[in-house]
Amino acid sequence: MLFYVGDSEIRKRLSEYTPGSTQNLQGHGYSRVCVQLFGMTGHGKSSLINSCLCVAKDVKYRNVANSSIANTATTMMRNEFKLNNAVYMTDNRGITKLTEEELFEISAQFCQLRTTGEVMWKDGSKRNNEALIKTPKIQEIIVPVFVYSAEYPSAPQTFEQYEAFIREAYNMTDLFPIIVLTKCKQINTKELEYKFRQLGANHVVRIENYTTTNNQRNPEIDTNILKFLEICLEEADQAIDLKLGRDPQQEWSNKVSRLNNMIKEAEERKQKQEKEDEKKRYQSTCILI
Ligand SMILES: Nc1nc2c(ncn2[C@@H]2O[C@H](COP(=O)(O)OP(=O)(O)O)[C@@H](O)[C@H]2O)c(=O)[nH]1
Ligand SMILES: [Mg+2]
Repeated sequence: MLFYVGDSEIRKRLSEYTPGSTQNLQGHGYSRVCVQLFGMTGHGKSSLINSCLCVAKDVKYRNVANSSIANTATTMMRNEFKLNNAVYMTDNRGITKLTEEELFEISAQFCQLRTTGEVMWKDGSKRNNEALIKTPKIQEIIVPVFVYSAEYPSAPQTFEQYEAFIREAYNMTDLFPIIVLTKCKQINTKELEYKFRQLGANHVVRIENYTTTNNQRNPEIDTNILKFLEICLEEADQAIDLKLGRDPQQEWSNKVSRLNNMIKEAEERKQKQEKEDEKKRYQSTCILI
């Protein structure tokens, strides 16, 4: 097979990993790590999952995560893919404009308030709230990952939107998202890397994904992917270390309260806006008369 000696060592560590094992943490109660991928549609989330699956298991590339299958405007399946008995990756619906609803949905997923399956984005906040699961998966550690295509133009104003996402990820998971820059083969990404670090990211990695048309394994891509997975597990263990001594049930309740406040505030803002619009309409009618 095509790998360096270093690769086989990392691959072995990945297959033997259990939560906490990179720092020898025991008795913490966490039994599962979920690497959650977020990012805009078309930036390479599904391809990253396909790449991770074939490289971690050292098998031929397969399009397991359905890369390039178009998403509809409002829903998509949120699927889980198993890397080993304790580590899963989820391929979430692509972000579009980071609206309030999207940020709410992202937060709900970050704190294990969603089951896998269909994800609705354009629901009213009330329905979103009702759909939250009642039993938290408090034994699970979430590692947030933001997938970003280096080919995408990064205008300052659009780029600033990602700050909200990064901040929310940190609030909900205790981790800054790992940034994965895809489609970067011939692109100098220094400036992009700098911008993401400015927003708080500790890890910005470049990965040229395997794709349906470029699926021949090569050592450089394999090594980059294995290093990325190793960072994910180190981050997971850092979160476990941070959470030691905290009450997971209490943490979960705090997150739910936070989400409920987000919903309430959004609803209040919406009502205020509606009143202002109504007032403006009334005033313009008076002027016409
Ligand atoms: N050249 C190149 N193409 C990529 C890369 N990652 C994804 N693609 C292509 O970009 C398109 C969208 O990828 P996909 O994984 O479906 O994006 P998703 O919507 O974020 O899941 C597909 O045609 C992929 O083959 C990459 O790193 N390099
Ligand atoms: Mg996809």
